[in-house]
Amino acid sequence: MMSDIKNVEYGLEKIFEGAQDFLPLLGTDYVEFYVGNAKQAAHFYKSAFGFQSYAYKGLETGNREYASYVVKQDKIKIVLTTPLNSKSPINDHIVKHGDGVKVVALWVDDATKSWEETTKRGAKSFMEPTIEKDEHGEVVRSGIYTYGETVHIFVERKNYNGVFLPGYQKWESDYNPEPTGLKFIDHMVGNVGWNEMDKWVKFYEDVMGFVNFLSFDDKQIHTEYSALMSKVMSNGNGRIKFPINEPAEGKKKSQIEEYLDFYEGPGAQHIAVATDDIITTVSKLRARGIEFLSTPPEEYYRAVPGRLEEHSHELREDIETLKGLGIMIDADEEGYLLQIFTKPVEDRPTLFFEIIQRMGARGFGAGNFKALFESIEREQEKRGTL
Ligand code: TYF
Ligand code: FE
Repeated sequence: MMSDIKNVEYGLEKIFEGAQDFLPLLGTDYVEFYVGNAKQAAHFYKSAFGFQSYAYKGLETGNREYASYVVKQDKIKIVLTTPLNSKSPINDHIVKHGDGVKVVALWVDDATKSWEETTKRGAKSFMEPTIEKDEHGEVVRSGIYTYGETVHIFVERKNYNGVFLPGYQKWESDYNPEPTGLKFIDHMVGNVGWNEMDKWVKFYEDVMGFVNFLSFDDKQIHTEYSALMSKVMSNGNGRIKFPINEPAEGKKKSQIEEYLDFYEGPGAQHIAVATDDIITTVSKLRARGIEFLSTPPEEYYRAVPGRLEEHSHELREDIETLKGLGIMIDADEEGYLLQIFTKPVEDRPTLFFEIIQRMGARGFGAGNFKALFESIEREQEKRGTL
C-alpha cells in the first residue's frame, strides 16, 4: 500500500472558502440508533463506553410505539430506540440493517429555515418542521434524507430548557459507571455504493453548503488486497465533518463492500469521538471490555519517529505506552493526532467507533491507513468475507 501523505490533496487553508452559509450548523445534536433491545444497548453504552443516563421515553411516559433511552457523555448524546410492537416501521429498519444509525441530528438556530433551504435545493423530506411543547418550552425539528435510509434531523432548541426533548422524562439511575473521557463527535463517516461517492459529495455541497476539503483516492488507500476511496465534507465553521467512502476494485473484497453487503445498503460506518487523553480513555475502554482492532506490528512503531519528521519532538506520549494500547500516530502540516478503532459493535460487521486525540492535526490519519486496513483485513479473513 502507498500511504504517501504528500499525494493527499490537502486544501486546509481553503476549508471554509466556498462553504455556503444558508445552513448554519451549531454542532451535532444527537445520534439516534434503531436497535433490537434499547434497554440492553443503553446498559452497554453506560458500562463499556462510560455514558451517563440522561433521558427516557416509553410506556411509562405514555409512548406505546417505541422506547428511547438517551445516554450522554460531555457533549455526546446517543439515543437508543426500539419498537414496542410489530407494527412500528422501526422494525423494518432493524430487519434490513440490524442495529445501526438512523438519525444524525444537527443543532440549528432555525429548523424551519434549515428544512426550507435544503428541500428547495433537492433534499428529500423526512419530517416537515414540527413543533413539540411541554412545560419547559418548545423544540422545532425537521428532517431530510441523506445516504441510504439515514436521515439528518435539524433541532432548534433555543426556546427549550427541559432535559432533552418534549416527551422525554429525566432518566435517573442508581447505576452510574464513570465516564471514560469522551468529549464530542469529531466526525461521522458514511459508506455509499459503488461509484456513488461523487453524487453524495455533490449532495453535501449543493443541498447543505458543505465543502470537500480532503480526498483520498484508491491509489492512496489500498493494501495489497483491497481498496476504497474517501472524500471529507465539512460545513463552513468546521464543526461538522462527514467523510464519504465508496468501495474500489481490488484483488479481494473492499471493507466498504463488506459493510454494504451486511448493512444491506449505504449507512453510517464509524463515529469518531474525541478525547483529550487517549491513553486514559483507551485504558478504561479496554478494561471495560471494548474490543479494538489488532495492534499494528512492531515495524509500524519503529517507523513512527521517521514518519512524523518535524512533529516527532512534539509527541508528548510515550511510544511504548501507545504501542501497549494499540494506539496509532500520524501527523500532517499542522500537528499530530492519535487514533484507534474498535471492532464493529454489532454482530453484523457494520458500525464501529474511532477514538481520536488531535494535537493540532486536522487530517484523518492517512499515514495510518496501511496499518489500519491490514488490521481490518485480518478481521475480514476471520469472518470469511475478504
Ligand atoms: O475517517 C477517516 O477517514 C479515518 C480513516 O474505512 C478511515 O478514520 C477511513 C476509511 C475507513 C476506516 C477508517
Ligand atoms: Fe475516522
